Amino acid sequence: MDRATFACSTAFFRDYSSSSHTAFCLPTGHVDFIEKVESFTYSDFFRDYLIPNHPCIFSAKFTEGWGSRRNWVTWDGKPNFDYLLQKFGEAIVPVANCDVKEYNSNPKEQIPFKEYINYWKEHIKNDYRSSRGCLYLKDWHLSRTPFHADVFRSYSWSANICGRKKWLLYPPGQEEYLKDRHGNLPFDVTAPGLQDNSVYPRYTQSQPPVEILQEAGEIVFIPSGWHHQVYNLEDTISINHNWVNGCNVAIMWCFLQDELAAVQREINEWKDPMDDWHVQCQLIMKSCTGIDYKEFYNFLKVIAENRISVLENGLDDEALAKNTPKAAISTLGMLHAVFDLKRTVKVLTSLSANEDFKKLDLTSLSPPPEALLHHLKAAIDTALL
Ligand SMILES: O=C(O)CCC(=O)C(=O)O
Ligand SMILES: [Fe+2]
Repeated sequence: MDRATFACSTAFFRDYSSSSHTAFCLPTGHVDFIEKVESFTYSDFFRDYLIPNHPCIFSAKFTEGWGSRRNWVTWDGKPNFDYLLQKFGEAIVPVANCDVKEYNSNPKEQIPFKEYINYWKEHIKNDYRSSRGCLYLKDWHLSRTPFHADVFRSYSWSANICGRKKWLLYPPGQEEYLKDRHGNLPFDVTAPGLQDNSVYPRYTQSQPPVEILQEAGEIVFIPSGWHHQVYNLEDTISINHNWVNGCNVAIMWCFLQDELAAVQREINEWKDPMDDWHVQCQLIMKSCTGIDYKEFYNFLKVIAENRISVLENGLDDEALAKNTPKAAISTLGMLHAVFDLKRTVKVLTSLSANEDFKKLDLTSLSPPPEALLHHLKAAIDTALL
């Protein structure tokens, strides 16, 4: 990250409260297409997409040198089953059945990759039909991903190694218009049922989605909290990745507070009779969301300590060679580490002052929040000297 980007990002978060962050949406529904690799820097990405939380598409030139694009795909752009079998045949992979709906998702099973490849070949041979339904190998990750926003409201990128996808994207806040009378999001945002005013009373106020057609080799960037639904338009292999950094860690914290509030509403009537109601709320939150407040503290701690170690020790050759997270953050530059630390201080301060957090037994947290905060502030001050 360069100095100018650091300065404008710091100013952005100084001038706008994090709660108004979700209001930054696209005025026109247009999504930028980034064609050239040479003239586009990480600082450009940070300033124009991560900070304003806008989606974008990277051209296939960005993935040209990837081994997966060479080896996983045949000359005619189809999955190279022989290569994939030889490389990954014995791996156990999660497979979702897209023809069956279970709550707002699809049921998953674990099968050997070679079995999945056999299914896939059969499926193609039978004109994309199978008695086993439409199986989608996911999260190792012909078919569809139901309407959702990503885990913890993280960012994600998704690169098509081969094949094509259609994305329907809704900016943060739009999901409110897409909920039914009970506050539930639809499984399929294109289902005719959404037109039924008695079930989806606010649907008519929603904006049409931003639609993206993603071609082979292209990478789609999905910002924090953007709900989306995704279709594979042909046999597709994609690689995707979720991440949180200083730009969206406050969005994650807001999301966790909303999740806890939802749990608290749900079991509010037990508040008086139960001694450990707050602990139970955390437990339920963890089982629904995957994380509770104390784990979030540890999450912040790990990020912070990683950045501090980059600032304090610089980068040793060993870490660089091993391609560790420390190496990654160092590639992004010291100023990125400082930026992330400043945002972490902000969120950690809010977490430490949070009434629900303070009610928990925090004796197991090491170091205690005040000590960690102190350490972070000292590291930032030293780095900025
Ligand atoms: O490709 C898919 O089916 C889903 C990908 C997705 O939801 C994401 O990358 O955030
Ligand atoms: Fe997603």
